[in-house]
Amino acid sequence: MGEHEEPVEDVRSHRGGFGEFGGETGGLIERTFRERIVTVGVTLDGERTDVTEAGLDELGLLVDTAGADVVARVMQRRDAPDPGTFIGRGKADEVRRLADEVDADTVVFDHELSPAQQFNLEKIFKRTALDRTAVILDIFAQNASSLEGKAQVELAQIQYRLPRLRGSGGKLSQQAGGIGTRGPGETQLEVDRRRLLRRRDKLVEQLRRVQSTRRTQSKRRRRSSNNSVAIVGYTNAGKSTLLNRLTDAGVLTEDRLFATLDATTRRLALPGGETVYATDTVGFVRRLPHQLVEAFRSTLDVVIDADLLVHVVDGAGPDPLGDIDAVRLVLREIGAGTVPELLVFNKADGNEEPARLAARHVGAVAVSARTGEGVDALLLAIGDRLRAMTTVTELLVPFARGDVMAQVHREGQVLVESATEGGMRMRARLDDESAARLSEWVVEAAS
Ligand SMILES: Nc1nc2c(ncn2[C@@H]2O[C@H](COP(=O)(O)OP(=O)(O)OP(=O)(O)O)[C@@H](O)[C@H]2O)c(=O)[nH]1
Ligand SMILES: [Mg+2]
Repeated sequence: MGEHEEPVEDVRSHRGGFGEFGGETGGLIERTFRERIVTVGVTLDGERTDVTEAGLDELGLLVDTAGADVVARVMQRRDAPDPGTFIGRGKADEVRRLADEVDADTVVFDHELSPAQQFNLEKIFKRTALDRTAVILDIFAQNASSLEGKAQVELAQIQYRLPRLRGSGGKLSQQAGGIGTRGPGETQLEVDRRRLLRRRDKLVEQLRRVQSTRRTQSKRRRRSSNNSVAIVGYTNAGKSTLLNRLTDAGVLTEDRLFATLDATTRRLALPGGETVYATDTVGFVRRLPHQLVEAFRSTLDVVIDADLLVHVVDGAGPDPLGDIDAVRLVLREIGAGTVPELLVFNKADGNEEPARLAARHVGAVAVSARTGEGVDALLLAIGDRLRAMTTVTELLVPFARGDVMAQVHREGQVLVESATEGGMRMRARLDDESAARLSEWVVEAAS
């Protein structure tokens, strides 16, 4: 990956080819054309063809985002994947003929291929065979801009690449193994593998350090006892647009999949007077590669630690409910399945569907992050949900302790305040941690 500062279009022409990996594990190939792609979708036993078709539609979007064009699409129905070629020898020959006919450069499968299947298919096709995972990794590599983001993507690429070293021959070999890198009796493959493993360990260590810094920051935030809200959702749902609308975050928003890879946190004042931290996060997708989920764990910590998830759904999209399921699946995978969630159906400008969906989901709201419509109601809902997690507490604070009164105001929501002989009597909503910190002044905890 180059250190280019030009707009995306310019950068892309300098990048490695489609499916080529950047970073130190791959090289740069001058690329000025758009690759021609045949996509393949398989409906396995118990699956539905319309789901396969929807998957291929989305794969087409992913391919386009990665900078290539789908020129043909193949569908197949079979009971189970063929262990050697996924689609079977006969179908593979058919795909080869089609790829010749439409002059395709690459065949992309909507299913994850095993390293052996990928290797065998490339022999039959006489061209590159990739899977959905490789395409998503390619997009992430193009969109990574921060050091951390780049490290995370490169780590995911290495994890994807390691078991596939056998098939990937040429390019990597030419780059690795200069004089002195090879041990006695070592093959080029062993040198490559060793080099990747070393790089992997270095990246893991680097990310571990970033993570511990982040832990310290988030601990500090927690000590300040403002609640934290994570904005999560399917890619392109409008998460960054919403954070920009709520705060002046200035996060890049684009009609592009995975525009955001880095988490951005901003303070947000709620109508009730409380301040919360709101964080924009990386988008999810159906069958998000496990290598990416693993590599992005440190970024996703903010989601696990959040008090509330604001789950943004493209309410005007082709399959909002399917998107919700896909996002919840990833949330469970990263260990955030039990964090309370507020559903937000976005893109309600000029479309009735988000409002209809919101009406059918208890506690959900419809908004347009673009126009701001519904955003006031969203802020109220966020405040309500957070308050519902707190307890009403009675405190008696001596008049001399203005600092404690200020602390109660800062950490909680003061409902009633009255001067009595013994001091200021305060009734406030506090979460458990604040109540514990202020226990010296607590008179009674009601609910
Ligand atoms: N019509 C309409 N479009 C919207 C709205 N909110 C966002 N968009 C558009 O949807 C696209 C994606 O918006 P982003 O905010 O980048 O989406 P995201 O969820 O952050 O996407 P990733 O970071 O790529 O996962 C952009 O083209 C936005 O302009 C909305 O309320 N209405
Ligand atoms: Mg975004």
